[in-house]
Amino acid sequence: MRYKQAMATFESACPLDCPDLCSLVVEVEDGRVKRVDGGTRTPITDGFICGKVRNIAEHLYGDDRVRHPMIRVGPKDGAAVPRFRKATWDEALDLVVARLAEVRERAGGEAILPFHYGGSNGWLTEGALATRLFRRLGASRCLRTLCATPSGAAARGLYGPVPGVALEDYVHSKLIVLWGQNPSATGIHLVPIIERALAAGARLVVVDPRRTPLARRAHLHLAVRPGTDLPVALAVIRELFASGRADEAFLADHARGADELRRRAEPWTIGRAAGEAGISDLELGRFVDLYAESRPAVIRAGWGLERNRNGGSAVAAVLALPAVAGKFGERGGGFTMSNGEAGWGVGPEAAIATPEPPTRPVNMVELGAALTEATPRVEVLFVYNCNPAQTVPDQNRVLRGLARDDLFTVVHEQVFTDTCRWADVVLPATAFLEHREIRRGYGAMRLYDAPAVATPPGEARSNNQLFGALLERLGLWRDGDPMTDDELAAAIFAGPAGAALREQLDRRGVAQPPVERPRLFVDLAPATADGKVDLVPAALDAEVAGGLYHYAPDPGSERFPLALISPAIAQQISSTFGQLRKGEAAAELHPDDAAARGIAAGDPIRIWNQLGEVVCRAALSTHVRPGVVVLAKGLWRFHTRNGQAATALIPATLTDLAGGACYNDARVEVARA
Ligand SMILES: Nc1nc2c(c(=O)[nH]1)N[C@H]1C(S)=C(S)[C@@H](COP(=O)(O)OP(=O)(O)OC[C@H]3O[C@@H](n4cnc5c(=O)[nH]c(N)nc54)[C@H](O)[C@@H]3O)O[C@H]1N2
Ligand SMILES: Nc1nc2c(c(=O)[nH]1)N[C@H]1C(S)=C(S)[C@@H](COP(=O)(O)OP(=O)(O)OC[C@H]3O[C@@H](n4cnc5c(=O)[nH]c(N)nc54)[C@H](O)[C@@H]3O)O[C@H]1N2
Ligand code: SF4
Ligand SMILES: [Mo]
Repeated sequence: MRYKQAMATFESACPLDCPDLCSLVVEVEDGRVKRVDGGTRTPITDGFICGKVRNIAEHLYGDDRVRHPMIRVGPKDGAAVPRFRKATWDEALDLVVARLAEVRERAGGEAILPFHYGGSNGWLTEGALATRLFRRLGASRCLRTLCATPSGAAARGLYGPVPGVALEDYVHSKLIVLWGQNPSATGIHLVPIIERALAAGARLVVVDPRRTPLARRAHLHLAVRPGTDLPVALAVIRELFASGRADEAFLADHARGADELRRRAEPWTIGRAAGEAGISDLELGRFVDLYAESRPAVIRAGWGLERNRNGGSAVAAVLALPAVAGKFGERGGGFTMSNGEAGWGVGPEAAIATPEPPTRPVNMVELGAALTEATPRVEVLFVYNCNPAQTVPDQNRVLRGLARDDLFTVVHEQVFTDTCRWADVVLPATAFLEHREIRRGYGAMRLYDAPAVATPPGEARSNNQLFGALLERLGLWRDGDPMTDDELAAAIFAGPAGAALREQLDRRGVAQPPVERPRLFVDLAPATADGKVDLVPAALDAEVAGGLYHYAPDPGSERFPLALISPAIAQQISSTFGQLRKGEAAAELHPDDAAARGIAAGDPIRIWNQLGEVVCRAALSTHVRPGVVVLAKGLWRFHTRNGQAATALIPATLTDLAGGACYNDARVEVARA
C-alpha cells in the first residue's frame, strides 16, 4: 500500500507493550512519519505521550531498520558483523517454505517452533495469520510465559477474568499502594493521576526494593528484599484478622476460603515477615494501620513482584488484601492488576480460524533447553515480535542453541536486533504506523482500530502479509479463510458484542468497554463460578508445590549473596528501541555493598554467577536497598563490555504458578573488573 500526499494528520493508537494504550496524533508527509504526539480520544492520554513514541521516527527511519530480506552467507559464530546478502522476497520465501515443508515432512511439525512475545500487543500482528499458520503446520506450541502469566493466573483464580479499578478512578483514592510497579517509567499516565490524588490529601505507599521516583514522594516506602512480598502480604492479612480489622461481614457474604487463608497466614507475624523482607517491624505495622484506616484504598499491583519463585502466591496474597480489609464498593477502592479483561466479548481467536492442536508445548522461559536438548529436536525456529537473544532467561544457553549449525532460524524484524545476528533468514517487518492494528489496553480500558498511515521503508511487510504468503505457498490456505486485514478485522468483530464495538470504532476510532470504570461488587461481580472472591482457589492450590501461599526462602548463598533485579527503563520497551540508546550500561549498587568490595562509582565491574557474567560500569545509589544489584532489562549486546545482558545471570527456573519467568530471582556476586 502506498500513500503519497503532502502533510496530513491522522489519529492512531500505540500498540506497544505498555499499559497506557495511548491515543496518538500522527503527522505524515509523503508517506513518512514527521511528528507523533498524544491524542485526546482517551482521557488518560490527555494529549501527552512518552519520549519513545514521540521520537519513533528515529526507530522507523534509522540505520538499524531492516529494509530488505537477507540471507546468511557467513558462519553462525556470533561475529560482531555477521555476513548476510540482500535477497528478494520471492527468494527468501522460497527458501523458508522449502525448509518448513522439508522439516515437517521428515521430522514432523513439532520440529518447528514459532517464538513470539511482546513486540506488539495488537490482535492483527500478534495473533491472526501467524498463529493460524503454525497451528496448521502442527508446530510446537510456544507457551507465552515471559511476563504476566503468574499474576494473570493469580488474579483470575481469585476474581475470575474481570478488570480492576480504572486508572482514572485513582483520583478518588485516599490511599494508593504501588506494589512492585514503577509507573514513572512503565505507565507514565498514572503519575499525574496519583499527583492529583496526593494534592487532594491521599497517601502513597510504595513496596519496592528500590526507592523509585514515586517512592521518594511516598508517605511510606517498604524497601523489601526481592521475592519477599508473600510473607509481607500474609503478615498484613494475619494482623488484620488478629486485630479485628478484617471485614468479616464482607468476607461472609462475598468470599470463599477466608478461614483457610487466615490459617495459612498464621505463621507470618509482623516480626517474622519484616525480618524476612529486611524491613522494620514498625514500618510494616504502620502499613497495616494505614491500609486498615484508609478508604477508598487501592492497590496497584505491578509485574515486579511476580518475577520470582514465589511470584504467583505473592500476587494472590496481595490481591486478597482488599477482600480481607473490605476495600471494595467505592470508586477508587480495590485493586488493579491487568485491565485487559474488561468484558469486550471479542478477541483474536475468531481471526485465527483454526483450533489449537495438542502439539508439544514449549515454555518460552526454557528456550535454551528446547534448542539444546529437547526431542524431537527443534530444527526451525521462527521468531517474530520478539528478541529472544536478549530477553529470555539463561542467555548463554539460548545463544548456544541459536548457534547450532543445524538450526534454521527465521527472524521477522523491524530493526537488526541481536537475535537477527543468529538468523539464517531475516525478513523486514512493518511497524505499527505502517500497518493496521487493533488493540485493547491492559491499563487504559479502551479498544482501538488504527489504520496504516505511513509507507513502510524499503520492502517491509506486515506479519499478516508474511504469514499469509506462507499459508498460500504451503497450500494451507482454505476457502473462506479471512486473509486480509479487513477480513481479519471483520472476523474479530463478527458477533453481537463486536457489532456494538464496531459502531463505536467507526464513529470515533476508539471503543469503551460495556461498563466504563467498573467497580467490583457494585457494577460487576467476580467472574468466578459463584460470583465470590475465592481466596484459596483449589486449582491454584494444587499447582503450587507446597500449596498456594507456600513461601520458598531466599536462594542466596555465600558465593552469590546479592539479589539481581532488572526492571524496565523509561527509554525502552523491554529491548525495543535499545538500538537508539547509545552508551554503556551501568549496574546500580548500594554504596555499602560497593565499599565492601572496593568498588567506586564508574568503576568497571564483573557481575557473575554459575550461569554467566556481565561486565559493565558501576553506579552507586542509596535508592537501591543493600543486598540488591539493579541492571536494566532489555540491554543490547553493545550496552555491556562483554556483550551479555542481565538475562545471562537469570535462571530459567519457573514461578510457583503458571510457569512464568523469574527475572528478579538471580543471585550474584560483584567485583571490580
Ligand atoms: N518505559 C517502559 N515501559 C514499559 C516497559 C519498559 O520496558 N519500558 N515494559 C512494559 C512491560 S513488558 C511490562 S511487563 C510493564 C512492567 O511494569 P512494572 O510493573 O513497573 O515492572 P518492572 O519495571 O519490571 O518492575 C516494577 C518494580 O518492581 C520492583 N521489584 C523488583 N523485584 C521486586 C520484588 O520482588 N518485589 C517488589 N515489591 N518489587 C520488586 C522493581 O524495582 C521495579 O521498580 O511495563 C511496560 N511498560
Ligand atoms: N532482564 C530482564 N529481561 C526481561 C524482563 C525483565 O524483567 N528482566 N522482562 C521481560 C518482559 S516483562 C517482557 S514482556 C519481555 C519482552 O521480550 P520480547 O518479546 O523479546 O520484547 P522486545 O524486547 O520488546 O522485542 C520485541 C521485538 O519485536 C519487534 N516487533 C515489534 N512489532 C513487530 C511487528 O509488528 N512484527 C514483527 N515481526 N516484529 C515486531 C520489535 O522490533 C522488537 O525487536 O522481556 C522480558 N525480558
Ligand atoms: S509506550 Fe506507553 S506511554 Fe508511550 S505512547 Fe505507547 S502507550 Fe503511551
Ligand atoms: Mo512484560
